[in-house]
Amino acid sequence: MLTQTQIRHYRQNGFLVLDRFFEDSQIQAWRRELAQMIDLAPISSTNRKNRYGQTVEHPGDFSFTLREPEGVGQVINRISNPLARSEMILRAYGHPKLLQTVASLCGSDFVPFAESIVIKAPHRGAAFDWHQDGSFKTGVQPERGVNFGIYLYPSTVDNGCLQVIPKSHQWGQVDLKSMVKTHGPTLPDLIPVPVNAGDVVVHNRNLVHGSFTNHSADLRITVYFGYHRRQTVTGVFASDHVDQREQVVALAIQRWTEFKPVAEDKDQPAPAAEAPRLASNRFHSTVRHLSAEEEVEILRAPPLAI
Ligand SMILES: O=C(O)CCC(=O)C(=O)O
Repeated sequence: MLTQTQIRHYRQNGFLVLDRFFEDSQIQAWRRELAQMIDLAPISSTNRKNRYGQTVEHPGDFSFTLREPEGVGQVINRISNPLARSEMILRAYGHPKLLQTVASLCGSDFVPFAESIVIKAPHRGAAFDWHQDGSFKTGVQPERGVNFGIYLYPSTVDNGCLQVIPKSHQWGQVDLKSMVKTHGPTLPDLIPVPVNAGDVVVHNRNLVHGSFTNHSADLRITVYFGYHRRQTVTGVFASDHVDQREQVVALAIQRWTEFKPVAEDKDQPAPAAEAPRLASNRFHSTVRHLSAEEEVEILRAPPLAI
């Protein structure tokens, strides 16, 4: 749950840093999972095989930077659909603290927008051009959506931390092309948002943001979970599609609640005693046992992209 002061800060500035949101043991588990996912990733955007010669399922989940330094090869910079790719991440998605925090910003009827993982490899991680998220299909709304960025490693100016223009979420749709033409790549009023491992940066999708290249020897990984208020997507997408995305939350809560750590998972919290308590426990009624095919369909429903 966020305090009124935190909510006010978020609304005024368009972003908020939540210090030490996840415990070290949880961050270690995320790191192990991501190390494995990256190790088993396809070699490049045009090769379905990984470095062990295995064919990778859904290779389109992996994006690579094409602006690689000469001779280095393509560098992985994003993994999409992480909830479909990892039981551990799906379970963490149902973390009560996370869901309660989302609900305190978006209301308890929030709907997941999309999930992805940004990876900035040492010395090569690519920049993200200045942008506002989404397509403004439904016009500019102050509460158009929220991104939660979970930091698995410290993020610094040197390793290409997130940079934002505070309060720019109040500017409507910004002509960033002309801003860059006028000011060059370092926009006026831009500030870096350096954070520690375990911190979460919450930002409004209308906020002007991006990041520079990773010039350092340090890896940066951020897991992004995005959410809308349900009313934002109602009437824009078919209600079946919105329902499908919403079911992801129910599925994650189920995984979180049912998880029984085994010996080697003892650093993962035992969650059963801490079942999620959202303002209106609406997700509880939607939890039922799904077939493997139904689960895949839900976990791979397209993002609610506006
Ligand atoms: O984490 C970053 O450096 C920026 C990522 C971003 O803005 C995005 O994925 O839209």
